[in-house]
Amino acid sequence: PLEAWYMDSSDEDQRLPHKLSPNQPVSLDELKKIGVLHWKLNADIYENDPELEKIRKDQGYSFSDVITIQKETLPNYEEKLKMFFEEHLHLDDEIRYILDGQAYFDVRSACNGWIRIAMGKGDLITLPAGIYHRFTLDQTNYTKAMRLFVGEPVWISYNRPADDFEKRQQYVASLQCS
Ligand code: KMT
Ligand code: NI
Repeated sequence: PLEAWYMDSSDEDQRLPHKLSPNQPVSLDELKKIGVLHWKLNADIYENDPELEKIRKDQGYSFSDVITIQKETLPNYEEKLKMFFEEHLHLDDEIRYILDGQAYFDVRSACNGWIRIAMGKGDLITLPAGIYHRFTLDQTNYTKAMRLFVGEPVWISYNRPADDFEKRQQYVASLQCS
């Protein structure tokens, strides 16, 4: 299953796990409550996978491309990784399917703590429009991911604070911090 946990607040290398001690795990159910959905698929057959096709059809994920995040192949690697790790939101869902390698997605909990989600090969995740989040490689420094989108893709990020958008306010209204 997917592993997720509340992060410590140390400023050390973002590629480290940053678990609390003792570890404070976050369940799929908790992720669901903040609008984060997960599927596990067989990434070896992503180019012809009926399960993936069904999800894409059901969810309306009409667009897809593939991004390989590693120093040797991604133009402006350092700059992009820096941007990905800035806390931001989008006005559409962010949908990512890890085809190879691994990486972390950090999302804000309902009470504004950081939850780190360890994504590996075969993990597909959707982050809802309006959620603050960020992305980092882990110490393996490599991941290959499919980016999915409903309709024509919009890659615009709004760094925090970005609380005036209606999409953000709708999302906040759906949360329950307790
Ligand atoms: C984003 O908007 O946070 C990203 O696109 C992260 C990198 S894609 C694996
Ligand atoms: Ni994003």
